[in-house]
Amino acid sequence: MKNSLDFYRKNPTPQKVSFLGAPIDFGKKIVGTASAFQHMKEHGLFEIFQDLGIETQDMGSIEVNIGETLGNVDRMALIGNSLASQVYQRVRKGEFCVTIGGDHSVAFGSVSGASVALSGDMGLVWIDAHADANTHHTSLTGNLHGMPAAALLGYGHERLINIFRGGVKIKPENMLYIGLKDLDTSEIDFLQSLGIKTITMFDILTYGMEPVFSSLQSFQERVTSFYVSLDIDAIDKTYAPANFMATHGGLDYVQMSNLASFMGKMEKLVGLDIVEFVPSLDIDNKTLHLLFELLARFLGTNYSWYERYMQKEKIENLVINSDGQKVHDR
Ligand SMILES: [Mn+2]
Repeated sequence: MKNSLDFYRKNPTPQKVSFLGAPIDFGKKIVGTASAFQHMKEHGLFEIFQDLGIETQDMGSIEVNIGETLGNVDRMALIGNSLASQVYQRVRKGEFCVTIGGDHSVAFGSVSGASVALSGDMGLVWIDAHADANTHHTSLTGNLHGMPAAALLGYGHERLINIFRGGVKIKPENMLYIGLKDLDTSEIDFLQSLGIKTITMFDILTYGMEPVFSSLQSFQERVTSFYVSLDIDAIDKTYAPANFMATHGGLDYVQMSNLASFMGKMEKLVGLDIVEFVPSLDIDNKTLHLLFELLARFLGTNYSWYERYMQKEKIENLVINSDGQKVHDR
């Protein structure tokens, strides 16, 4: 970067982006996040990204009504395998793959698929208020969506660790957490024992975004590629109310949107999850529009209020006349 102006250049990095729906929501007892991908499509997801010059592909949603007679862990393994193989194929072809959840148990499959496609030396940035680093031994609730990070690191139930391929998917030194604030003591012990890099909300309160950006820089130098798993509960309720765990005290709009832009300029980014969006809890489509904007930023471009405004002006052929008024150029 010559100076910070370069930060504002629009330059879609992945030319071809595949969107995959993963309406998994049996990880928790309450349902509601399964409709997220459909909801985003109905509100113009593909039109927006085509207009931004990105070649998009709708891969549809994976089948989740399978293995219903199985226990939760076995069923998760079954669905996780199927999601992983979809992501694996996209990433192998060099496509950028966006998986729309579903709850965070989506990551068992999506991250496994990407990691196997890239020979298991991939980095993972986990943006979340929670560490999701429980195992069936430490979990207080038994919720699978609180376990994917542990399993990807090689801890927990064998069936979950070995989704798609046997073995560790993410090495502890290749994991980076951003936005943690609601943690179980067992998770703190676990993360500390593995020496995993964490940037908590307390760090951000203390130092601002500097540790986030500098950690991402050194992270990028270390890993061969990396994947982002974004749980929208990392974002403050004011900006992303459509989430069962929405709280105040998360990342604010400026922090989250610039974090997405920053990562969207990192060439090693290969794929992304957006999870835990519950459309029925949204207020005036606030969360929906924020997610469109964040997606655009993660893809190296922009779809913020300013771009929409400029676009609208262009479409309506408005020009400023000599009196300084906006008129139609007809
Ligand atoms: Mn999560």
